[in-house]
Amino acid sequence: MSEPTEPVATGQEPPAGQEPPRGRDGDGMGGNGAGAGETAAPREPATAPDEDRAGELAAEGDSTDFLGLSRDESVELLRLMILARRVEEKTAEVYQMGKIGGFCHLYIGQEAVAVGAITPLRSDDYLITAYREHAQALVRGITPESVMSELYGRVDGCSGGYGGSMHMFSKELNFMGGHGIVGSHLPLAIGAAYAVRYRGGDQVCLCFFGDSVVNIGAFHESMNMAARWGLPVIFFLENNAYGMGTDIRRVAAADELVQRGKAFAGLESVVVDGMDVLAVRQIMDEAIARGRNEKRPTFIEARCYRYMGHSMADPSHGTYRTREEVEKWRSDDPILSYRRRLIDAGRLTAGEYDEMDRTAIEKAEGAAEFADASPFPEPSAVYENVYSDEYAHGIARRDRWRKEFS
Ligand SMILES: Cc1ncc(C[n+]2csc(CCOP(=O)(O)OP(=O)(O)O)c2C)c(N)n1
Ligand SMILES: [Mg+2]
Repeated sequence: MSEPTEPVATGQEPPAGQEPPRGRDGDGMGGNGAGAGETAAPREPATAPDEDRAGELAAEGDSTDFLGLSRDESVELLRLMILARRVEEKTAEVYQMGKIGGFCHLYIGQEAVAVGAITPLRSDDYLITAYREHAQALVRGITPESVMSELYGRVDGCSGGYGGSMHMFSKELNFMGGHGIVGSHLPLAIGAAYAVRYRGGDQVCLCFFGDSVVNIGAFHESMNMAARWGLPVIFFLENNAYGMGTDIRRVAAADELVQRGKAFAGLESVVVDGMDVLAVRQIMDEAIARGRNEKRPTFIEARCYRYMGHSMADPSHGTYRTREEVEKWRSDDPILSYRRRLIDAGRLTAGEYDEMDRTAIEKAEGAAEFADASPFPEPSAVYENVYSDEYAHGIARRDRWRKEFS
């Protein structure tokens, strides 16, 4: 196999010939026909997914020289994207076999964002994210076995099986988690960045979130505080144009989401093509330098696309977005376009790519086997990690209740 295969189907394809529903006002926006956006015709913002912006944005940045990366470093970006893709394809497969419980949101299509944004971080920098975070966990260095075990709810998972798909953590890697409540983790990112400043450090905190967050109060409060206090935080908006089945254009009173950041003095606000791993990396290099050296925050809007539905329960198209729209973005697959670029530059051969892909598939298979063999936590583990084992000032723990149930 020379190219990534289509992700496995969710089995929820729309009936042949079914037209996607339109908003009641006939705006042709591809929304889900629900909510307040129906009364007024939403303006047509520049973030429309059906516009061919990806090419324009790529042309703006000059990342053709591979940003000074060595051959191996530039190939490593591709390896990580392929690993994330293959692990998630395996995830979809085992989910349908009933191996994984609960919600499961795949990242397929957005790999250039995680890889471009996380790889330039230092190991002592902080990373915090929303719930679509399997790829972020892998790129940060959590092993496929640990990610998959967490998905399976097993003891070898990075969160000990407590968290599942949406709540992956690694204290050792300063990976401050997977958060399920939309917008809830932005104030936590501010806390981490404030702690850096308070202690006189030079780390940055990278905070990923989706487009739904731009209408949440904590988004504005966090941006205001970061700009006013000069905190080394990077607000990284992954604008995949939809929050569940809601087209962002139906709900955001903004022509471009990046404008939200421009309202705050001191917050550098920029747009990047989220399908181009080098463009993302370049803009991150600048944001990291701004945070480390100048203690200034950055707001990045990356325009990207998820190829799968919102979660495993949602079809990729046919309800709130069309097959044509998905196909159009698929033709700009971040893995295939970067592969082409490396080959054209003489940095990679087709054979090396195939080998890398085979290895990623094997790792994904091996991770699923590992997770299947890992034990479930003991039932009594439900009482662990509820309260701290150590209280300050020698205060004794009142844990009689816990012993009774252990
Ligand atoms: C405060 C809150 N409201 C509603 C939800 C339900 N919900 C789960 S995911 C989601 C959409 C999030 O979309 P976006 O931020 O664009 O991220 P994406 O799924 O596109 O990665 C919503 C509304 C929630 N988790 N939290
Ligand atoms: Mg979204």
